[in-house]
Amino acid sequence: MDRMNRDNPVGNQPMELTSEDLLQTARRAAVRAAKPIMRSFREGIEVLAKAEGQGTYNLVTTADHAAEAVIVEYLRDAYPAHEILGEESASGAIDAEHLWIVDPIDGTNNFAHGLPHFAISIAYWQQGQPTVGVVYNPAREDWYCAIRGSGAFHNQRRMQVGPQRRLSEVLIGTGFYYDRGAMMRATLDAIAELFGHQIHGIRRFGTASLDLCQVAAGQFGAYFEYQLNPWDFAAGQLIVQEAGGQVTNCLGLPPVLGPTSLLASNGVLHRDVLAVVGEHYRRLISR
Ligand code: LIP
Repeated sequence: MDRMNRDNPVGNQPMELTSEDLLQTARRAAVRAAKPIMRSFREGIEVLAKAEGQGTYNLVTTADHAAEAVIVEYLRDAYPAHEILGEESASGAIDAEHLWIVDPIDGTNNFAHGLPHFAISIAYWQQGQPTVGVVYNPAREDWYCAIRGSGAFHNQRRMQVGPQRRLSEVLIGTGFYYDRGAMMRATLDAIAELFGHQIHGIRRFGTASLDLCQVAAGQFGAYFEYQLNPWDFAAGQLIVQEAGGQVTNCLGLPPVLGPTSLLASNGVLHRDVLAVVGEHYRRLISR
């Protein structure tokens, strides 16, 4: 049976969904979305105003909307009964049994400024558990994929978090939400304190899903942000976990599938990073 019959049999009960089927569906949707994204990246990017009150620096482009429309159409065709939560338009319920979480262009500001460091992030969560994650940078043909319980892969090569046991041995990734007030200052204070632990450096690459993949690949010892949206991390979280890493919010609790702080690490360093990052976060939220 071809994919559509198997996944969407007319009049029959849908066959059991395998995680591999779901992964391939996510990959096919990403390949289709890459077409309008890369056409715009090469021929000209049209930047639109984001929603009111989100600052002039929270950019969105026509390619974001076009790519999300392509992904949503493909997923709806493949799995009509599933729900979809997307950054630009789809508003699936986060407690749905079968939920796809989509960021059509994570790192939109990078994309809008012509930096080839952005990604299509597609995750499938089942009953509130991350099950499949795909993060694809079409500008570099870089695929990061994971299936729960089956490991994480970068272009078919198995990923493993780094072995470092000291802050003085690692780079740490971070980011700044669309806030230029207390949250930004708390992030800067945490960065300053981390430097006091002789870290090798801070990296702010502007794409949360790829930052998480850098942790999974052992390139970052840890990555934190004081606010992300679910579509920024839903796929990357699973990729870190399947590479042997740990992901919590900045209070050390499991992150909710909603706006949340996030800390990812190789596991060994989690407590040490949390001691710094968590303290500044607690001061921020107790203001
Ligand atoms: C971005 C994240 C980045 C974060 C930005 C923004 P977007 O997502 O990938 O890590 O620092 O504030 O949330 O908005 O480009 O999809």
